[in-house]
Order: sequence, then structure tokens, then C-alpha cells
Amino acid sequence: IVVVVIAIICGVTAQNNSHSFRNVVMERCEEYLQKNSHVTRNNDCKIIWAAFEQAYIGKDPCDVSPEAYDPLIRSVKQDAVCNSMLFWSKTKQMAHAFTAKRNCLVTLEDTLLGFMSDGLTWCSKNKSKETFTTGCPGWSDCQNNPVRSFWLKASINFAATACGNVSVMLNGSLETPFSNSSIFGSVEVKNLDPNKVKGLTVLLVTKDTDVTTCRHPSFPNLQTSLNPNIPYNCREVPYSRVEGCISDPEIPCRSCL
Ligand code: AVW
Repeated sequence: IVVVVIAIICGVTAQNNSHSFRNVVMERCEEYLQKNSHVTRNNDCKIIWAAFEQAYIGKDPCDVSPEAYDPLIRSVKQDAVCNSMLFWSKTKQMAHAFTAKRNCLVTLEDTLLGFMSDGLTWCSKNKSKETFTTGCPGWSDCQNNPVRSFWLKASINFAATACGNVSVMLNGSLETPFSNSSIFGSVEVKNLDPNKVKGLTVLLVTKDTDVTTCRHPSFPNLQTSLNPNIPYNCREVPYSRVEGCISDPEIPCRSCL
């Protein structure tokens, strides 16, 4: 009897896990489409979920390639908004607090694909039909894990579809604000298309006490990775100004950055 009860409890929890992950993704998808009616047309959360799931279900959690998410990327129909795409690196919280109440800049996590998945963990197992949200490999435990492969593919796609003037928010409080090994440095910069992108502007957010400036020796590395046909720019932006703009969404974008 004890074994049966334990088996039932395990079965039910596993099922709850599968269903709750599906529910979170589906609810976020529906919420996004409700709030962004211009995206609603052409998108079907059920179709998107089916494409999401097929990328990792039944696979070893260290054997999910970025390409497994190609059908998911294709299932999401959302055009890039030119001149407003914002990349970030070591500034996640600030970048999202800034874009939360403003339409002038859009991060990957403000798009349907990124919004559905931000902050979530998921994996399955070889030959399993379940989704687990705990006990999954961490970011660097193995290369081809479902979460890392997802963000890699989503970032490639976000960068490759970018158009017009794009910007990246970097952290001026760090000794090294740009890293070649970050997703921004290793994936996004390299996938910008010079036929579509007019320029890349670094927004280096600095506090009064910071010593890092636009003359930091890590920026020539960025320029080396960047296609030579994409003009590069760097601007130091006071942290206090960004903070002010986060707390008052009425301040126009052009006075913020
Ligand atoms: P980040 P990125 N170990 O602030 O440029 C654990 O460095 O990489 O910015 N987690 C990691 C690791 C790692 N080595 N690397 C990345 N992450 C995860 C998508 C972790 O969740 C957007 F479009 C961390 O909070 C941005 O322009 C997050 O990735 C760009 O990629 C960001 O790491 C930001 O990637």
C-alpha cells in the first residue's frame, strides 16, 4: 500500500509539474496577446506551446540543441520594431525596469517569445513525456541544456531581426563592462545584419563614483566583433537619470538616454 501511495503521489506531482509549466507559458502567452493587440493576429498560443514542447520533451536534458527551437521561433509571428531594440548585459533588472512602462525601447523579454520564458527553468528526460521545473541542469552544467539553448536561439533571432539604430545597456559600475563571452558579446553583436542595422549605441550607465568610461579597453573588442559596416557609438548615461526615468514613466525617452 505504501509503495502504491508513494507511486501515486509521485505520478501526481510529476503531472502537476508538466501541467503547471504548460499553464505558466500558456497564461503568459495569452496575457501578452491581450495586452499587445497588434501581435494577437497571426499568433496562436496552442500552436506556440506545441512547438515549444517539441523542442525538449523526451530528450536528455543535456542534449537539446539551439536548433531544436527553430520550429518555436517560426511559430511566433512578431515583427521587429526598428530603432527601438535594446540589448543588455549585466543590466537585466535596470533594462527591464526602464522598458516596463515605455514603448520607445524593447528588450527580448518584452517580445512574446522572451516574455513567455523569462525566469523559467524547464527540462524533460530521455523517452519521458513530462516537463520538470526542478532538477534541471544549470546554465553551465552542460552546453546543450534546454534553457541555455532556448536563450541562445532566441538571442540569435532577436539580433538577426534587429533593424535601424539599436542600443545596448551596459553596466558602468563593473571593471569590465563588455565581455566577449556574454550572450551579447558572443552571440548578439555577431548576428547584427549590416543590411538592416544602421548603428549600435552603447549606453554605459555610470554612477558618479564609477571610473569606467566609454574609453574602456574592452570596447575595441566589441568593435572588432561588430560588422565593420555597422557604425559604433558609445554614450555615458548617468545612473541617476535612468533611475529618475524608471520612477517617472512620463519623462520622454529622449531626455532619458
Ligand atoms: P548577462 P548576457 N551562467 O547579464 O549578455 C549562468 O551576463 O549574457 O548578459 N547564467 C548565465 C550565464 C552564465 N555563464 N550567462 C548568461 N546567463 C543567463 C538576451 C543568466 O540567466 C538579451 F537579449 C543571466 O541572468 C540580452 O541582450 C542572463 O543569462 C542578452 O541576452 C544574462 O546574463 C543578455 O545576455
